Amino acid sequence: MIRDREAIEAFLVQVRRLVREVMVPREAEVVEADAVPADIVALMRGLGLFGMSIPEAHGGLGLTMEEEALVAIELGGASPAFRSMVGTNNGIGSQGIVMDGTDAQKARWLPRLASGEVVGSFALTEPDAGSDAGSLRTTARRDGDSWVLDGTKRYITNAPQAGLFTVFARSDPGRKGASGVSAFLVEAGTPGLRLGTPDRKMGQRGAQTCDVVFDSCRVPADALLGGRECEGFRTAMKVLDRARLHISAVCVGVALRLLDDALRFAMERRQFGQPIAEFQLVQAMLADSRAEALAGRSMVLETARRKDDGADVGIDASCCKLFCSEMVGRVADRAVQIHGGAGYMQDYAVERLYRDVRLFRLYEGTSEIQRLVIARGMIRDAKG
Ligand code: COS
Repeated sequence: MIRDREAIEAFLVQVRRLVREVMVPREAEVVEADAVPADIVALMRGLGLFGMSIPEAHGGLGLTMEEEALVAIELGGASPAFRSMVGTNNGIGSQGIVMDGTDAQKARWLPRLASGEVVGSFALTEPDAGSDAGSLRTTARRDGDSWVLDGTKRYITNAPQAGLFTVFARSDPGRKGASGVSAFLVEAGTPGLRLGTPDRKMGQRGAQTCDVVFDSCRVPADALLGGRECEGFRTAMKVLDRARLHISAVCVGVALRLLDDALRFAMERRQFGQPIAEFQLVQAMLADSRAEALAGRSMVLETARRKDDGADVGIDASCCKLFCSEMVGRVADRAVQIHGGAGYMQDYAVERLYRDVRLFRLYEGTSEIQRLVIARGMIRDAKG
């Protein structure tokens, strides 16, 4: 239970120790196994990291958005696969239930998501519906006391581990676009739900994704999220607004890690008779990265605080996601550059992190979608 500044500071120290002493030394093992080791998952469960954003009444830590962002920055200090393991339970895999679930759905799922006993997953994207999420084709047909789901979801994070899927499907074929979409809570193991083989990705090994296929998958009527039809798209958008702030914080954390690695390397590596950190062109890369990471940190924490105060931060959450995901890409690029040839070798973490961070500009809304959300919101607000 986290109640005041002192308590959150103490919690951050615990997370930092887990990151530095346990996770970082075992990053290669995660890549090798394409999985987070079970003993580290247990340590994360022990700290309550699966339930940071879940209210205390449902067994979570009930952190504020600002507190959660501070933790996410710490977790960014290790390979992003570790954060991803707890990411869906704190974000897209649980927040639909937190925001719009019925009391019974909250009571049934949130305590188990908070403890990490169940991994939650968010099934929105499809082979032909990525950025245009409202055009999704998975259908949900009412049949007596059940719903029958048919369709394919793609690149679904943590699907291979998931015990629960929040699935977005078109329940009203008569309504076009986003307005005919409902959300359903579907348990893993439900007949008619099948998983594809894990995707082979550019980076972020250890954070698994795969297809989730629904073939006449029958779920009870009470699987409809919030018991309300055609509210699914709005739920997905609200969940993504929040998740984008969390991802922005992770980007800041990874940028700080990259900078740490680059600085240490630059101070040790000698060329032309002195450490390369003494050269002004290298210093410029370090300084630009430090300034950009600070800008990202400041905007994320400021936006998170305003969200905690009840402000509508949809536009600013997209500003954070846009800036921070692009920023960490630039920092990763400089970190490789500072390492020189060594930065291209798998012996150094920057080579792996360079590939890992590319995903941040793609998932939970591409940079292009963030720009669209920001500009559309500005125009909407100006019209009043
Ligand atoms: N919060 C609450 N409601 C929202 C919302 C938000 N942030 N954004 C949109 N909505 C609502 C709208 O108000 C609208 O409802 P009404 O019809 O009642 O007015 C409805 O949702 C549809 O909104 P809109 O018309 O803006 O939908 P579009 O089809 O134009 O799509 C984008 C909007 C492009 C922003 C959306 O499809 C999107 O975010 N795409 C990216 C998806 C994504 O991030 N995928 C990553 C997968 S998860 S890892």
